[in-house]
Amino acid sequence: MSIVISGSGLYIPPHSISNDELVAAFNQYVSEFNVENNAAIEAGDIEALKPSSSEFIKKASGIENRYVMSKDGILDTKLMMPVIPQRQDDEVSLQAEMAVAAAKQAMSAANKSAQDIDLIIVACSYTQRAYPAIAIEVQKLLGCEGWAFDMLVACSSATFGIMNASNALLGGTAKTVLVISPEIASPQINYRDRDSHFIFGDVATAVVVEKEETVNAKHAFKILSQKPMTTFSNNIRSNFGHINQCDPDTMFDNDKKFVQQGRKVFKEVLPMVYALIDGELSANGLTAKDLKRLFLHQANINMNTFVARKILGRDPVGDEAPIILNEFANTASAGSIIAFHRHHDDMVTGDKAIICSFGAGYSAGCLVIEHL
Ligand code: CO8
Repeated sequence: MSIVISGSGLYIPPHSISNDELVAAFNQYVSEFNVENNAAIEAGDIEALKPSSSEFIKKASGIENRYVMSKDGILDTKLMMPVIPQRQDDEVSLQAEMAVAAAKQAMSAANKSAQDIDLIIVACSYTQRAYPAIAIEVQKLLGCEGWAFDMLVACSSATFGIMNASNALLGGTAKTVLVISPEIASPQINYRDRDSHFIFGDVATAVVVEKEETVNAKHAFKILSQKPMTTFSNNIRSNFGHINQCDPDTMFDNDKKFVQQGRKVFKEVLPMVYALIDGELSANGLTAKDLKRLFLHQANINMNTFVARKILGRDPVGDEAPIILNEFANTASAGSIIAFHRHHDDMVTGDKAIICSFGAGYSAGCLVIEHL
């Protein structure tokens, strides 16, 4: 039995923030901080904060812009966080709203109605609450039967979610699956941290996964193979969790937000990803020449260029390894799915590609796919 990805959807948040806007707010915060703490800085008790720059951000990461669900608070030096008022329990939650918007597009591309969907997996880096699962709320909003659950594996949530969908189809517990990745990264960013204030954006993606025999979509991609892998690392970490409130002294410390050793991540993740992709190609009797496209995780353009070069043995040309992080920034697990969503319309029968995630955990997931 073959499993296919038969539709995708993309929800783009209502606000965008350019590097220049973000840097202006950060630098204003830096000068306010340095003026306020002038005496302590002069006395050598604390270090003066250094300014950020758009040039650095573009060169070091390739990021030029990001979308967010709430903008003003991020740029307000007294707040430096998105302001997202809590909704009532009988209102649709923010994350479910984003998820439904992406899901409807994916269902439409796959020619599926709510009656066809019998499993919904919300796969992302954070859910906005523990329970009821966001996926079960989405199930109700879409009017689907069957079952639904949330799963979190940071940047590999979407690829691992597709693998879970595939396993459910093969195991007979589902007939058609929605895998949705509503990534609300902005609340987890420390917008006062020069090293990471620019990295993430919000977005939601969705894909429909089903058996080949039920497909009636224009573009459908058979999953030739799927390979997940994880290996523990503290180099990308957030200590945010429900136990935080049990230590009032530390509950709002910076380690509750996204923290990384970017250089180490760069060095350690790249060989892992290359070995994973290379191994998957070999296992399928394929070489890089057989690939029309590399849909890679979108964290850093230099990383993507490095992986693409290593796999292809040359620079990628055209949209062979599409980049979307310039517009979206790092959108955690949604990045490779946005690249797939935006760059598969010209693919035809027999065209092969990989979708590959990598990030916190460490975790990485590689899907080898072929257009039906
Ligand atoms: N402006 C100007 N200069 C800066 C800035 C800034 N904003 N930040 C740092 N610098 C300076 C540094 O001080 C340093 O100066 P010096 O050389 O004098 O010490 C210089 O620039 C170089 O700094 P770095 O070595 O840190 O810069 P890099 O070239 O390494 O670039 C990156 C930093 C872009 C962060 C890069 O290391 C990177 O992208 N690494 C890979 C990271 C990665 O892929 N991480 C994956 C994380 S994503 C993930 O797993 C999802 C997690 C779950 C979702 C979370 C949602 C919130």
